[in-house]
Amino acid sequence: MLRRGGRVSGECRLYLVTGNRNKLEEAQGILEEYGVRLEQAPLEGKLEIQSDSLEEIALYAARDAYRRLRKPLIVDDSGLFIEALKGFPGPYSSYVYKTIGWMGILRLMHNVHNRRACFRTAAVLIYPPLEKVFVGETCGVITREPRGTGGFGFDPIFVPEGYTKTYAEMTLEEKNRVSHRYKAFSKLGEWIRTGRVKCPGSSTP
Ligand code: ITT
Repeated sequence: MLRRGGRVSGECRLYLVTGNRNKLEEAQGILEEYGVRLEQAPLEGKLEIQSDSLEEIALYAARDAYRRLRKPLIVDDSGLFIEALKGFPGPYSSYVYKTIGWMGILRLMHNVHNRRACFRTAAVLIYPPLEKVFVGETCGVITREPRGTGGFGFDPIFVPEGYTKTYAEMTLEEKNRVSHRYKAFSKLGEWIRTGRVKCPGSSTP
């Protein structure tokens, strides 16, 4: 189960508080490597404060979820930050996706030359008494047309730097080698692997 060294003492089970099954699947694909098994905790009325900081939004949501669930858990808050739109939709990505979607973003950027954008993830782990935020960022460009059918959200319009495929044209494994979520969750997995939380499955340092 643990492929990067360290002693295994069982499986580390954590809740991922999300209504998004795709996110769960990606996060599970990343954390498998670290001996972590995720369970979805789709808490009704997940708290989403308004803030310019993904870290702050994720931390509030995670603390609120912990108050209700009382089990070790993770909250992932992600967003797409477009340079020419001064970081929009950023922390408002969820609302923007539900309202104008990626089609609306392409329309907003119709005559925009600068296509640079970054996806960011803030993943908060609450494992009392520990609370820890892990961030990941992957930059690239917004396409002029949607491409691909895989993934979710804004995947059809984002090509990461150094690649020609959009996230939606990649397999889950390919996206999980380059994505913002991969960067945040692999740091989280590493933290667990080195035994900084006493989760079964983490190694004894
Ligand atoms: P939960 O809050 O229930 O976890 P969500 O889908 O609302 O699910 P976020 O607030 O983190 O998740 O995401 C904000 C928006 O950004 C949302 O519309 C997602 O579809 C989109 N998004 C997040 N991660 C993405 C990714 O890896 N690729 C494409 N779009 C993504």
